[in-house]
Amino acid sequence: MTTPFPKTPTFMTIDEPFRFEGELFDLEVEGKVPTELDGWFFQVGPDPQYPPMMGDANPFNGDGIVRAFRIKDGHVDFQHRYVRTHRFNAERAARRSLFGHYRNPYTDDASVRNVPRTVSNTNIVPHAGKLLAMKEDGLPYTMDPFTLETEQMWDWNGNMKATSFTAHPKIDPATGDLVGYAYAAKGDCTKDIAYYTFDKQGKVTREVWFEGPHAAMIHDCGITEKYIVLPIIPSMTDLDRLKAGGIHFQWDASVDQVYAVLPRDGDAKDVRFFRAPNAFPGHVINSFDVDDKVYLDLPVVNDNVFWFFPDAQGKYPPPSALKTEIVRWCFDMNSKSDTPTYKIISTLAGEFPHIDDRYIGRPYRHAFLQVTDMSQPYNEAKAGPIMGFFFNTYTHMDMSTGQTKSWFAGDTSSTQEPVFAPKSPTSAEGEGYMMGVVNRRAENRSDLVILDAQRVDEGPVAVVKLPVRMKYGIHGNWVPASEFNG
Ligand code: V55
Ligand code: FE
Repeated sequence: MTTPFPKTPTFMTIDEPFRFEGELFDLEVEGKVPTELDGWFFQVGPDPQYPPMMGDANPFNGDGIVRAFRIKDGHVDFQHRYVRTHRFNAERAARRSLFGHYRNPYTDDASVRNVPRTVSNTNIVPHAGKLLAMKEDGLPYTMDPFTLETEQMWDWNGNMKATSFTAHPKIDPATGDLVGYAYAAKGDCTKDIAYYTFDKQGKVTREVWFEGPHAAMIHDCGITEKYIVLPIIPSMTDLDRLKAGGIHFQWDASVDQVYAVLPRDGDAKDVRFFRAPNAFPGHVINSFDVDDKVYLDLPVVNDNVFWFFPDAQGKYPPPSALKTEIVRWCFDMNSKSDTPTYKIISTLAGEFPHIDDRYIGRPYRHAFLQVTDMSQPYNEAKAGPIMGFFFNTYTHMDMSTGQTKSWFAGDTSSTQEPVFAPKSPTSAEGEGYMMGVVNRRAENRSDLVILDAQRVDEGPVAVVKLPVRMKYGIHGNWVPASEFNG
């Protein structure tokens, strides 16, 4: 590499590019890794291979790199590998970056005009015997769960007609079906949405196309036994702006939150759009239906969370102006009104939720989040300045009462998305472990921290030590060994 990375916030502190691939066999453990745990904790996040062609980039533009923690018999083995996307391979061959701004193909080098430009950096999900590395601007790539070798761009054997697919599909625990959607499904900035269901062998079993109210980001979804819910974020897209070299998403404070609700066995004519005042609907905690009422739980922030996708004036709120409510929306499918009712479950600044995956789409009680607790100390002198996403606490939330138990990671640490692993396939909901990667910012390295999910306030049962720093990852999942017969 003949040019250095820029010294801008996207490339600084814990997010300095790491770019290292490899493995660490049998990580050092403090405490005891529960022997009931047998599976993988997979995560993916951005780690740009080359300095950005445009001089700077937002944190979502980096090449996807996957981490695998294989946990078995109280031991943890670790692997770290890039997703070999078409883009990664093209840039490696050229020894420089060839793709321009985030989701703006009009800023790319002419040599890659027909090369898929997704970086597969957002989520990693088991499906049809493979791992899918996913980003919502393109199709997934399949990876071998044992070696993390990238296999191919995945279009479900030629059956995926949309130009992209969400990074947040949901797996129905009763059937193993993978349920999801594409937005901008006919290409950048289109209003088209395609809802898909695939069975656990990867066969398309449902495909429904419809138009959204406007062209905007749809980042996550909720499923229930009978419905799928798509929160449409007021981060708008516009093809003319892209052609002029502008940003992909622009916050619009005059636009409502819109929730599209569609029966999973329905058609385009059955889609209902519910509206709520302008705000930022975040990641879905869970969703379920009771009679004809569809409930959706998620954090809703009062203003634009993405400072790198500002409004038309280039403005975005400072972190101190952002207020979170963990909301339970109720969409009454029998009501003629397009206004949902709601209940506020909590006002903690929690995000990156996970639940006991065996309860996806069903009434449930236990949620696991990371929280930004600004009442806790932060030792900037030792840990460095906070840039980008910042969380410092792991929290178990009882969704029936809003009561929480929390563990603060310390004044020189920050947390990454936690996941939940059940103790056994038959244990009660929420009985198991919460785990996540914690950055030890003063030591420039990270730990995998494992907590008893019902007693997170008692602190870790195991701290699995990494001698290296993990960049801020995006999403991941706990995958029981049985998923891949491993
Ligand atoms: C998100 C993340 C992305 C992206 C679009 O968290 C939305 C939301 C990591 O990439 O491209
Ligand atoms: Fe996400």
